[in-house]
Amino acid sequence: SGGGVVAAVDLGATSGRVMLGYVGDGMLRLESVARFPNGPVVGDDGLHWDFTGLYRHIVEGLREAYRREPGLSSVGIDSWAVDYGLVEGGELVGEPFHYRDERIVQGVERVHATVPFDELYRRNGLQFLPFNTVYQYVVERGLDDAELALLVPDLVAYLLTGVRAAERTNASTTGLVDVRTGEWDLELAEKLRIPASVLPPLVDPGDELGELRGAARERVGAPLEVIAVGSHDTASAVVAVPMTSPNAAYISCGTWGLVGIELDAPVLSDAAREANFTNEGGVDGRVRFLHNVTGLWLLSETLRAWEAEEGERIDLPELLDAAASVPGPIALFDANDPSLSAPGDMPARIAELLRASGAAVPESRPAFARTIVESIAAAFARALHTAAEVGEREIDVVHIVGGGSLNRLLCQATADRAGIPVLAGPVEATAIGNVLVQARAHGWFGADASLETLREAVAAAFPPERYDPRG
Ligand code: LFR
Repeated sequence: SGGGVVAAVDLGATSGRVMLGYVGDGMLRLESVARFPNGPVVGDDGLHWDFTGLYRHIVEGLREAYRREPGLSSVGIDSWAVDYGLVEGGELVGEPFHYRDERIVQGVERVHATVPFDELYRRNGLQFLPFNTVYQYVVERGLDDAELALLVPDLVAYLLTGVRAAERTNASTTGLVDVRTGEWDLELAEKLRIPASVLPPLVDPGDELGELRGAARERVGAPLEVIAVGSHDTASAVVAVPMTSPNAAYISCGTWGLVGIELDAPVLSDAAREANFTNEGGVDGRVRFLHNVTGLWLLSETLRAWEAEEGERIDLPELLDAAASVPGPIALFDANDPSLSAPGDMPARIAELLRASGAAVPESRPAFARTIVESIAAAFARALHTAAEVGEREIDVVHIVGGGSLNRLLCQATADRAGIPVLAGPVEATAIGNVLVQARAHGWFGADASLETLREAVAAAFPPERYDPRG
């Protein structure tokens, strides 16, 4: 018991943030300290992230966090998965590639030529996503010369503290971790000629990493301690899903909609592989049995195209309000179609899919937005159905957390199409999960608090909003 304040660094595909988390005596509260945009940057050799810019924002954000709360106990870092930076001589070499870069196509071919997908699935339990780190590594020219390859949150932690570590939940998304042992699959790495020397020691959420040093320590003004959290954003989000029943499913909905359930052991059956369900590593050794559905990416890319056309910002809540009153029938497209994964003129690509299936292309923007939201909801409903079937679970309620929980149209459409109630919120699940794992490491929930205890705290502090299925 007790309590205190920690900082959470949470990097998403469209924005990053530094938050303060206040924990103690039945209290759980977040305060935003810094927010900054993120997105793909087109370079000479493909799509990258502006990691250097993100890192600068993180350090400035931590400086501000410490200024506001000199009693700050620690900081935890999470981000999207699979992407990495290479380190030589203690420094980042170049900017990390973006997982939507197209060089991965060759990586997939090369890996599957050596290790067929069936075998890969038996070893790592991961759904096929063409950007899984293992596919990126085999086409990475700099890998042989690198001292280290670090996933984004591990890279931030390394630059802040000098500590080399790979946090396990995120490492599980590389495709190089053995799904049964939770250790690096060095045999697989060798088959694929990925040098084992670039893979740092694995650590678990809650482990202490080290204190800020050098320039970061000077700029922030304190030797703040970095604690490993569920550094895969989805792992942190799942910690903060206020599930109270084993029959609850979740959708962590931001750029992606991660649709699934939490299990104690992986499901590696043919059915799971064929349904393309993943067994990602969760906090406390739990398994995140889920499927990646293309989420708000479809909407944000559409908005970006329309805004470029108009030369001004489009108000999303206003657009969604108008979309809600568009009369049916609503045309649907497959939200998971691979043609929608790269950045660029999204409305045209969606229109193309609709035309190809013989559906009419909605003419107004509200009607177009409605088609997008309903198509995402339909894909969510399908994935929930599959999770229940393949995971052998009855699912009677689904929690939607993350940015998508604010989208009322999406929440209601998901309830309607899945035929089960939706419990929406919290919107900042990822940052909350990050904060809670640090808080537990400090003993503020009692040393052995279970995830269930942490989730009770979430439910009490952020009561979810309920959407019942209609008709
Ligand atoms: C969500 C997420 C997903 C992962 C995708 C790419 O932010 O982390 O879990 O599959 O981004 O890294």
